[in-house]
Amino acid sequence: MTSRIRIADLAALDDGPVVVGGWIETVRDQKKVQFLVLRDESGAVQLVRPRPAEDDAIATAISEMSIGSFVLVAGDLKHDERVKLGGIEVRIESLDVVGASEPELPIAADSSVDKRMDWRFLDLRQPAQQLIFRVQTTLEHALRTWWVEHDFLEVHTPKLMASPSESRAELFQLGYFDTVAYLAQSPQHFKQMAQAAGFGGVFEIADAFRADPSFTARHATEFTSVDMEVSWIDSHEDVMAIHEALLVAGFEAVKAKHGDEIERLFGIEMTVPSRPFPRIPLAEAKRIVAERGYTVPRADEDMDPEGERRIAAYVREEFGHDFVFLTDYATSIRPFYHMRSPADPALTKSYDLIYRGTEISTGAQREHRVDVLTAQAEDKGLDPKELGTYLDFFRYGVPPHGGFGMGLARVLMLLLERQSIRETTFLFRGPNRLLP
Ligand code: AMO
Repeated sequence: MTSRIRIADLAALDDGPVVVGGWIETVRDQKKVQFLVLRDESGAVQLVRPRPAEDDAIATAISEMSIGSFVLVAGDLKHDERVKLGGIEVRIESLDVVGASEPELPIAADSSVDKRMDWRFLDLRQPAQQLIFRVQTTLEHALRTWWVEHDFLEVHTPKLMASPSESRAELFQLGYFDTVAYLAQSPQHFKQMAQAAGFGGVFEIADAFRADPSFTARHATEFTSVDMEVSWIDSHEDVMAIHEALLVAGFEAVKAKHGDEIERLFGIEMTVPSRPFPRIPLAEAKRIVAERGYTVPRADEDMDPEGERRIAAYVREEFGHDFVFLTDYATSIRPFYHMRSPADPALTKSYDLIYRGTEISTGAQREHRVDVLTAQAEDKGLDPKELGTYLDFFRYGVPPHGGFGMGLARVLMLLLERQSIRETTFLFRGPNRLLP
């Protein structure tokens, strides 16, 4: 392993010899002195070298240096408060161009999102872009820690399936030897199977696939789904209680570790939501937005995006909260596997979680009684045979259970106030994007 000091660690060192490595961000090739800005994953530092009377190999290398090149530099660290960039600089003794860049970088600060996506690895060199993935790492780690501490098991479910995992809509089909396979739209079947296996609580953070042709800021054809399923619940209320506890744990960890950087790079003062999150039955939410002048287009359907924004604005005004659980969705707009309310079978024991006006999650108590489940599937026009082995999971005993699925990139987009999940996905996949 090359021994180099991370740039962020330089400030704490005394003046003296150091080795630093990273990519060149700027070059100021002056007559008397040559300056470079070197950046690594932790920060940036100025490199400086007085120009000799006649250009030597180092002076020539700096003059010919293309922006973006990765270099390794041995030099002398000097603390000097006149240096704008952090009050330190490294005086170059030797310089090794270990990975030269082509002369012109294909993107600049003002490039379109699409162009930036074409050159995602260069786009990701920006500190703000890297911060998104530091936040993601911390958030996932905090969620996993919560689950592990509460005795949940991590599962890795197959993404190749013989039958659709959510519905026939938005389904990718591929050739699979002499038959066809489908890409998992969600780990729904298998996280429920884990309940029949007696696992208790399970979680998975993995890819899900949807052949969704939309070009919105919140849809991808492949996305990371944060999923959980747990046994012995009494209702979807128990799932919501876990969901909000998890998010609070995740946000606390992100704020503690990255709050200052988020403020510096995105100008956002991060807040941790208070518990419990507000809960509003869907029908009432529709009434509230209607009273405030917006009628959700199809009365018998889900909230549309504008309705979600309006109810979020109401919740912000009334409760000062960024999150709201919309509950008790109509049976007609929910999948067959959602448990129906014993008091009113036209309603399900389910919810959507809205964060800053956008849906980030769906959760529910599931129907675990196989006869009821089969009838509900038929009621939705599904042929039970199409469900593969799914119904078998419920034939040999299964406890009451429920869970949720949550889009990771949507949470990050809303938390960090980014325009699109394209920015909060390492490599976005959409209807017209399969590269890089
Ligand atoms: P649902 O289909 O609502 O529920 O998906 C759950 C969450 O996944 C995210 N999501 C998406 N993100 C980006 N691009 C997409 N095309 C996309 N589709 C969905 C959203 C959404 O809220 N099995 C159920 C969950 C459950 O009940 O446990 C399900 O998949 O953030």
